[in-house]
Amino acid sequence: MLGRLSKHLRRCISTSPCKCGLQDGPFSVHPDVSQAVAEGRPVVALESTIITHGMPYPHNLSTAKEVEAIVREQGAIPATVGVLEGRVHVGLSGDELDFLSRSKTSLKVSRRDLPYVISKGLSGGTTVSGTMIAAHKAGIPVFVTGGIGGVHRDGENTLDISADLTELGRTPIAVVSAGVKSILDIGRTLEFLETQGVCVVTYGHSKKFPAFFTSHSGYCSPYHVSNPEEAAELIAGTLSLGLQSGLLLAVPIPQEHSATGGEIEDAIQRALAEANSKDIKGRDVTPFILQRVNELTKGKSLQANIALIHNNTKVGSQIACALSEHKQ
Ligand code: PSU
Ligand code: MN
Repeated sequence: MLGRLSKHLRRCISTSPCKCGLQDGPFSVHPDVSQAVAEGRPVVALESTIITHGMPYPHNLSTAKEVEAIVREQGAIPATVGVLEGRVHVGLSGDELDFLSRSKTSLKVSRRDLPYVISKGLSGGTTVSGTMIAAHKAGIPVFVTGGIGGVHRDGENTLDISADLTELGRTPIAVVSAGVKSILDIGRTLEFLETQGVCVVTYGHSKKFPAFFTSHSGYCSPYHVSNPEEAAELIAGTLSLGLQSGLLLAVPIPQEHSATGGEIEDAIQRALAEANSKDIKGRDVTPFILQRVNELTKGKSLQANIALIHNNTKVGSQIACALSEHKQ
């Protein structure tokens, strides 16, 4: 124990103060990211559970790289967040992305997992909640993902409610996602977000709240914004209020990719029934269902997933750029 502790302390001391960007205890911010933040240039945070648990290899790696390339094309700096040997990295190198995408032992790291993973020097992909914590520490206000966690179906009995929702209630970050998957109870998810004080806004010309694979869940957001500038003003307003709560910007999947929605819905129903009969619980539920839905749709859900992440990334990067202009 002492040996491990002193090794850990040595590592912290030797990397702080930083030569290569901001270092803050267990956090390590890539110099490109810390420099851009310091200069007020646009940065987009990205999660890594999607790499470690959300998609199979090699699609996870290619998607992670494509997403970073889209952020750059739009004029922003990507900051993929992940945990490597007990340090929370904000901004990963190509080798580090490669490691996480191949690793079979990486954990799914949400807020509650961080203390253990850090103390044991483990590695993992950060969920939306884990990523929000690190991005906020690094001073990044915009974070793009595919879909966030939510209240699971039957959540009123199991209390299986994603830590993403409480994180949105306590961390002032704008999360750009394609809404909430219909594997979840979308109505209760929106109710819970309201209770948490999270401003939920659809990005587009209507308030229709998207359901990841489809552009309309049957529920509406209380508000909508139509362009990056309007979204940036909303984020700036949230930050100026000093609220500790975040924002959820829900971007509908582009029409041309949502065509398989009906087929995916059937697969979701089957995967949910299987998860139930196999007694899959807790943090394993979401990865199990994502994998089964992909198998049952013969890869179509994965293709839709990748397309919507590309789209979210483009939109989120444009918002980050508009926010950076707004602040200048
Ligand atoms: N939804 C997806 N793909 C994902 C996730 C959710 O379509 O990869 C991941 C995200 O990292 C999210 C996490 O934060 O799952 C939520 O897990 P849980 O439901 O166990 O809180
Ligand atoms: Mn859960």
